[in-house]
Amino acid sequence: MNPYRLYLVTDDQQDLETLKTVVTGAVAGGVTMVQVREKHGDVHAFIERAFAVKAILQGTGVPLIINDRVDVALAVDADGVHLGQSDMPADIARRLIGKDKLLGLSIENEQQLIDAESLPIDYVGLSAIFATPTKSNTKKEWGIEGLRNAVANSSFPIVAIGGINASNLNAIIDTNVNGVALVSAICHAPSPKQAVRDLLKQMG
Ligand code: TZP
Ligand code: MG
Repeated sequence: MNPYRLYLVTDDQQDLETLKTVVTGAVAGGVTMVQVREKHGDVHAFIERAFAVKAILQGTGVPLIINDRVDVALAVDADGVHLGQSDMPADIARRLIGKDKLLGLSIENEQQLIDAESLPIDYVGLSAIFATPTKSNTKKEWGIEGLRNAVANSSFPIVAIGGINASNLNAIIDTNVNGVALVSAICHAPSPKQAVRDLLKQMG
């Protein structure tokens, strides 16, 4: 099974109960990986939310990934961590988490994609494919052709993120990308479970 196929990234604006409802529905719908992303709370809340998601994922086979923070990933014994360019360097993170955990890295330009080839990572998050209200400080819009080139030129599995929804998913999938990561298309759907089912069906 390809764990990157349909990758839920949680919305840090949603409260704990909503977070749990969204993750429970998304997992029931068939999401293949879940990242807990926290941008405004303190580390105490981050750990609490990560444990809540971990409890939902227990026994499902869906990996739990922690955004940005290696310490939080270690604290909750997550399945992996996803780093940005200004987070802990990937080689140091790898040393701390060990060889068996998943390590993802956000890539925001072509040079970073080249530099990543020598890093001990498992996958690349190509950020951002399209501009999105969910993240205001994105540096580049790769677009469909940028994504297609990155997929062709990287030796790592690539996960596309940023502004992806049912209306542009066909073009995304057509690039042969390994997976898509979504916040609002799942977290803000009337039924996260149905949204995931529909997206998976669309992906064929
Ligand atoms: N990194 C790049 S874009 C983004 C992140 C976390 C947010 C994606 O959110 P949405 O709602 O799926 O556009
Ligand atoms: Mg980050």
